[in-house]
Amino acid sequence: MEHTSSAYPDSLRITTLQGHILEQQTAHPQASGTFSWILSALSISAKIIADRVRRARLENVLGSVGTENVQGEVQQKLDVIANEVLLRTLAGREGVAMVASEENETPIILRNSSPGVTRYCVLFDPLDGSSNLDVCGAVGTIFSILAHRGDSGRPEDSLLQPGSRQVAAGYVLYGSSTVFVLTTGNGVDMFVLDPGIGAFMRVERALKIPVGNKTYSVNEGNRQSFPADVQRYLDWAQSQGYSSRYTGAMVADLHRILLKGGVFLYPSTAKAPEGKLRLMYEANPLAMIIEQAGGKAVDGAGRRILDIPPSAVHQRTPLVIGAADQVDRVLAIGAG
Ligand code: P6P
Repeated sequence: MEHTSSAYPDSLRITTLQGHILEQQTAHPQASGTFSWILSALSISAKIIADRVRRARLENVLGSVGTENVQGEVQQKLDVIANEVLLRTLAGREGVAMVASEENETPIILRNSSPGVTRYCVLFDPLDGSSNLDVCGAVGTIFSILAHRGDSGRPEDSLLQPGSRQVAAGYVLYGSSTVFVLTTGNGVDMFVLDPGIGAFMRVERALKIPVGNKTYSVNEGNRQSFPADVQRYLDWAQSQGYSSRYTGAMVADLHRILLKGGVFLYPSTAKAPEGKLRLMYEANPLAMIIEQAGGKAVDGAGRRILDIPPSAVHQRTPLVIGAADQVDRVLAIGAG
């Protein structure tokens, strides 16, 4: 049977991330390509970081650099390397006005706004869960893209937009394979790096989180300082035979939830009364992805993460995120 391009179901088409980005751009005839170039910078960054992660022990770049980041967390050598890769690729993209990183105390302003020129702010956690590196565990990169608002007072105020204003969000999981997951507001698509050809290949489109998976993901070591509602939920879940999965890298836990269902919790604790996870470049981008896949993401008071008005780039938030049915359970059971 002769195949024509229209006959190929997506599952048989060969589409790379680069091709997908251009497909998305053609859907916006007025697009200048600026946004596409930013996504392609994230793609090449992911390939470089994946290569460095996989060779880390061979190149003796595991372990810490002996300094702390703005969060007061010990910086791993690869945290710094991944951060540099992202800064250097994004700096070369004319459409990037500024970047904010977990590893940098203040945002880096690259270009000011110009009349009639649309530019963007890119926020990222360059290597989430990097303490897993020394033991060959999964790690990830998380990114969020906001339109740069030239009208804001201080340049960095352009960053302080609620997550609902994100124009794109995604993550890269450096696991048993290197996976790039992306949403630009029209569903969630998944790509896997083919190291043989150096391209991310599209393998899933319009992902939807399965419901009914009785699995929760939380650091039970903090249980004694969890709020009472979370304790009630954990008692209930264990009475219902729930399984527990927790990798120490939120990207890996969220990727499992995206594909299989379940719920992830990082509540407030005695050590982190505001929660540990950062709103702008962890909770917001992952919340956009999870909501686009039919899930939910709320803070410790049940507020929608994407509605939280940020007041600081590095602010933290408690987080409950995952399949809608499982997040609803946490809220209902927790309410007592
Ligand atoms: P804890 C990694 O440091 C991270 O930000 C998330 O990726 C991960 O889920 C969490 O913190 C792990 O924190 O306190 O359980 O070790």
